[in-house]
Amino acid sequence: ADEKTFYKEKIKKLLKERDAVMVAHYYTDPEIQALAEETGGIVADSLEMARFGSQHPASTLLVAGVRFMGETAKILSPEKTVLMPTLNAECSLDLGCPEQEFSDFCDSHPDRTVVVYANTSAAVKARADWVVTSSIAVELIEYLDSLGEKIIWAPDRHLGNYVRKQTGADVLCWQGACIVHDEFKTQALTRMKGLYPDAAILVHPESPQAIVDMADAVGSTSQLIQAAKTLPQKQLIVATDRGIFYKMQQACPDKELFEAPTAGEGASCRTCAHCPWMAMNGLKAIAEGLEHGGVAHAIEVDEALRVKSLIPLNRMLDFAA
Ligand code: CIZ
Ligand code: SF4
Repeated sequence: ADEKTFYKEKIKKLLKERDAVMVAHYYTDPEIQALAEETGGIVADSLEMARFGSQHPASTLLVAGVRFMGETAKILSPEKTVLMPTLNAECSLDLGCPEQEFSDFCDSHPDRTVVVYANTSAAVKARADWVVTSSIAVELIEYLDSLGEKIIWAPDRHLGNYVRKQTGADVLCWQGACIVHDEFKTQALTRMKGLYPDAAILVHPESPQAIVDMADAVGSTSQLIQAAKTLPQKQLIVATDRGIFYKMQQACPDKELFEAPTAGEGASCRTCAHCPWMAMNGLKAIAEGLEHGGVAHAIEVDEALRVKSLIPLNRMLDFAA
C-alpha cells in the first residue's frame, strides 16, 4: 500500500510538472482508472480517448491503454507529446493484421470499401477508407450499405460477423480475434445463467457469435455501461474485460456484477477476462513513462504515415459527431 501511495503521489507531481493529463481505457486496472479520474483525466473507450486527448489543452498525454491508442492520440495531436507506460502493450487484433498482408488483401478486392477497427496500426489505418470503433460500427456499415458499397472489414471477425448480421451488408472479414473476448464459452455461460436465472447477460461484440446470441444487450464498452444502468435486472453477467467493472459499478452501485466465464470445464483460461497488455499499465510504469519519456515511452508516428492515417480517422470522428 505504501508503495502504491508513493507512486500515486509521484504521478500526480509529474503530471503537473509535465503539463500532462491521463487518458485511460476502461480495461485498465481499477486503481489506474481511479487515478485518471482523480487527476482530471478521463476513463473512456478508444473513440472517446481519442477525442478527449485531441481537445484537451495539456501539452502531454499519458495514454494508459495499448499501443494503437497511443498512436491514435499522436496521429490526432502531433504537436503533443504522447507518453505510454510501455510501448510493448500490444493488441492481438493489431498483431493479427500486419500491414503488407492486409494491403495485399485489399488490393485483391479493389471494389470494396476498406473499414478498419481502431485496434490497428497506423500503417493499416493509412490503407483504409474508414476507421471505426465498436460504438459506431453498426451505424457506419448501415450508412455505407445504403450507398451501395461493399465492405472489407478488419481485423475482428466476430465483430465483422455481428455487423454483417445486424445490417445485411456485403461484408468480407479479415480473420482476426481478441484473445480476451474469444475465450468466453457458451457452456459455462449457460451454467452460470442457470445459477442466476434472473441475471441479464451483457456482451461485447468482439465475443464469439454464440455468446452474442445469448445476450440481453450487445454493445461497445460505453454502450454496455449504459445498458447496465437501464436494464431492469439487478444482476448482470458481463462478457468483456473485467476492467469495465470499475465504471459499471459506479454507474449502478445497487447492481451485482459477475464476470462471464472464460473457460469450459477442465480447460485452462489464458486471459481470464483481462487483457494482459492492458494489465501492463501499472502505477510504476506510468511514473516511469512520465519521468523518463524518450524512446522507451514516447509514441512517434512517421509524418507521411500520420497524414495518411489521419484521413480515415477524421472521417470516423466526423461521422460519430
Ligand atoms: O477491446 C477493446 O480493446 C476495445 C473495446 C476498445 C475500444 O474501442 O474501446
Ligand atoms: Fe486488443 Fe482484446 Fe486487449 Fe482490447 S482486450 S486491447 S481488443 S487484445
